[in-house]
Amino acid sequence: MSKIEEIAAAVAKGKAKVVANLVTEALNEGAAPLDVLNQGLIGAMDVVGEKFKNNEIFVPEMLVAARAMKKGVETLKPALGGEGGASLGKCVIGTVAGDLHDIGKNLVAMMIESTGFEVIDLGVDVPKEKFVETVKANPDCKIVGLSALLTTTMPAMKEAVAALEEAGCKNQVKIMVGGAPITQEFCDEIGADAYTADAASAAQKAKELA
Ligand code: B1M
Repeated sequence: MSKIEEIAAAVAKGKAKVVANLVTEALNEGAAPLDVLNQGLIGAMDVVGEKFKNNEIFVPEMLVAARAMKKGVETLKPALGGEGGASLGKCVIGTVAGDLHDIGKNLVAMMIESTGFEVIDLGVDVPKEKFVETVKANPDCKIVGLSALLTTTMPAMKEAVAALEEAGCKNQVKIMVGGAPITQEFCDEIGADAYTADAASAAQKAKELA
């Protein structure tokens, strides 16, 4: 088993400390940080999701896997690096109302931050009013990022975009959307400015839009 496969297996089993050690070892052995992220950490969560769908594991197992994944990302973060400097303006990001998934959103926030934005992370289950209020309180905010992982919270994403539009924020910011059930078609339908499928392309797109 390769080191990256070992990382994926440890995440799936929820072994946070082991994951942190394996990530450090993989980096020391010269593994590319993005391979560790995509094949090791994110790949494991796909396996976990599939097992959950097939009733092979349940919410508690998903939770421990999520914690292990977070530990891995924490360890990997310095290696992912970036330009830093926070000179591109602010980006407000959050997971929409009713949705508690934050691993993908955190990755997107981390990559956008490393591109040179100051990120205001509103967390999970964020009401649409909070996005509007935060944009208004931050005139140098250029990007709003909305994440949703559940098909049942896609309407909340639509409502957040509508609220930002109604409040006149769309003159100030570009709205980016993403998350497993989100598509370019849905992005167009709800009037958001950009859809991206993963954290790296979200960071790239944010830079283009700012
Ligand atoms: Co949940 N869950 N979950 N879960 N969970 C999914 C999403 C699910 C697909 C599992 C499955 O059935 N196969 C399913 C949704 C089905 C659906 O809606 N179609 C599901 C379900 C049903 C549920 C509950 C309802 C289960 C229950 O209670 N019965 C419940 C809902 C709770 C709620 O939110 N109200 C629930 C709970 C949980 C946990 C709390 C246990 C845990 C989350 C812990 C946490 O986030 N802190 C959890 C987990 C871990 C998952 C899976 C296994 C993994 C999600 C993840 O972190 N993936 C997931 C299955 C799966 O995704 N394969 C599943 C890794 C992460 C890096 O990917 O978040 O997709 P992702 O982010 C990617 C891209 O999507 C993109 O970039 C990221 C990095 O490349 N991206 C953006 C994300 N946001 C973006 C924003 C952008 C741009 C790109 O621009 C702004």
